[in-house]
Amino acid sequence: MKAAVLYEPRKPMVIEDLKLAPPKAGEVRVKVAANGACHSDLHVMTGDMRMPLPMVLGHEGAGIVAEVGAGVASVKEGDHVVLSFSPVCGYCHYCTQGQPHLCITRPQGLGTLMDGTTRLSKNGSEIFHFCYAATFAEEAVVPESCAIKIRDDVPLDRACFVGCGTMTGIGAVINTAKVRPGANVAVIGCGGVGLNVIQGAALAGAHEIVAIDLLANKLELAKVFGATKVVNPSQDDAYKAVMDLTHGSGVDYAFEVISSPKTIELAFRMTGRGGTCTIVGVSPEGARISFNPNVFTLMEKRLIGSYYGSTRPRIDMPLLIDLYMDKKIKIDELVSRTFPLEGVNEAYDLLRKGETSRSVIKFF
Ligand code: COD
Ligand code: ZN
Ligand code: ZN
Repeated sequence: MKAAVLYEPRKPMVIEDLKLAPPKAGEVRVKVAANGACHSDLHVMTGDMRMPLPMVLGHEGAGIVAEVGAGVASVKEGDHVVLSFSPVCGYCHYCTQGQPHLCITRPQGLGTLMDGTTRLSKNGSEIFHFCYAATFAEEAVVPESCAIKIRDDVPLDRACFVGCGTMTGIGAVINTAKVRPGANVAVIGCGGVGLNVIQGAALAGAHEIVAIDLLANKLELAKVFGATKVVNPSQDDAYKAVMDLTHGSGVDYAFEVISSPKTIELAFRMTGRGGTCTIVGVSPEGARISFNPNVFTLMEKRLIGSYYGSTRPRIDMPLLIDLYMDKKIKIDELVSRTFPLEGVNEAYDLLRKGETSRSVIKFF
């Protein structure tokens, strides 16, 4: 089958034929229909996020089940699925207490499936899977818990975003930070994930939603997703803008959706007393942030992180699909361009230049 393989950071992915071994027990083979081009893959391409190579990237996929391994009970051939990139065991401490996104039973090594091996190879040499998904490929073998059955009337080139950007963004607001109606919110970084934080805040009934980004095109889109005010820090002081809007209080909830210590510190600074600052981005290795610890005590500010929108995949993903089908959340507006697999490098060039929010790589 055809796949895009990353052999070296800062080099284009190579489109070539790979062998995909059949699913083992507890695994599912999926014909990939579509795939979003998320920034996290770009972190691997640039070398900011270190992964074993060669690797097939892609972690924002949707498709149709083609084959199931022994013991698979939750999906069958022909089912439409969104691919979660975070396997869930169902019995560890975290799964049991309702936090399956923190499941502890994943293998220590990166780039394999649950048993520590890969199903992808070329001429007998193993190729690694990104995030249990590796969906820049015509087919993917994934753990059963990553194949989330969805209704079959939703277009798969829209459903794929629920596998990452839509879930990560809306989930950070609703599941992790639990934004309350009437709250004031600031969102730093209005890319594919940040726009979903913005629409999550609108969905939660936030009052002011301040969108902060360096690019005018992203800020325009931020308004479409529900921002009530936009600030470009290359023109205006974002901290001052937020303080003015909130009469000097700061926001109740701030979200950092870029992945840099500087913007994390800015987000925390604009969070008001008793407010919550949520980090969504994963910063490069070695990054450090620095705060005066007394603001935690004297101002009761909170600093928390959100991984994958604290998703409970089998509950949240079909729900987000229903909300999209009911026109209560936006996905179409996220998609700037559609490419075949051969266009995957161009899709990332455009993301790197800030020209797109999301491109979709569409197989069928
Ligand atoms: N100030 C304001 N805006 C900025 C700045 C800055 N200093 N620097 C960049 N931006 C803006 C860009 O203009 C762009 O609009 C936006 O930030 C980033 O958007 P995208 O579309 O490039 O990135 P996303 O939204 O796809 O991804 C953002 C993440 C934070 C999710 C990503 O970078 C990340 O950290 N991923 C790992 C975390 C994770 O949970 N991964 C799981 C799968 S996503
Ligand atoms: Zn992603
Ligand atoms: Zn678990």
